[in-house]
Amino acid sequence: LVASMEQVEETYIMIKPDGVQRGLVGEIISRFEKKGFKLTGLKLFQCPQELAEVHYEELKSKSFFPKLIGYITSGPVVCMAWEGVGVVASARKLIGSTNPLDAAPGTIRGDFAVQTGRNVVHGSDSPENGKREIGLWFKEGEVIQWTPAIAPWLK
Ligand code: FUP
Repeated sequence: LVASMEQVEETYIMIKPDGVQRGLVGEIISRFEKKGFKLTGLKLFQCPQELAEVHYEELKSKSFFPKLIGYITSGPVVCMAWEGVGVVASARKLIGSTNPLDAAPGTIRGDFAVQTGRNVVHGSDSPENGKREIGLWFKEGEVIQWTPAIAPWLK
């Protein structure tokens, strides 16, 4: 009851090039579906350098920034928008810690990754950034609001 009164949020989740190349796309999408969130946007996309730089602009001053941009643009990514109550923080829990060696087993990074620089998946860190990132990665009309026809399990 309490959760249902909370705000429905949206978050930007992205399977990074290593996740695509390792064949983890289905596995990762499945975890968000099974948790009970609603998929509202999905595409395979080759990220241009400029978009990668805007997406990670807060990290521009970091020494790893050029490597990070090189990694994200090294092959196609899967861009997703997910919606639900508490989806931003919950998705971060499903994903696990930034350094996969610190990520708990059962999380995506905990189960499938070893290096921070190859950590398989991205998730927005706040509802504000969720909206910002969905706006960056998707064009008008690519994010679709829908209501389940039968079961009311997805809000
Ligand atoms: P996260 O929100 O878990 O993706 O982590 P951050 O926003 O802090 O970092 C964004 C990305 O920068 C990480 F996914 C991987 C990369 N990164 C590095 O390559 N080296 C670091 O020391 C920290 C982050």
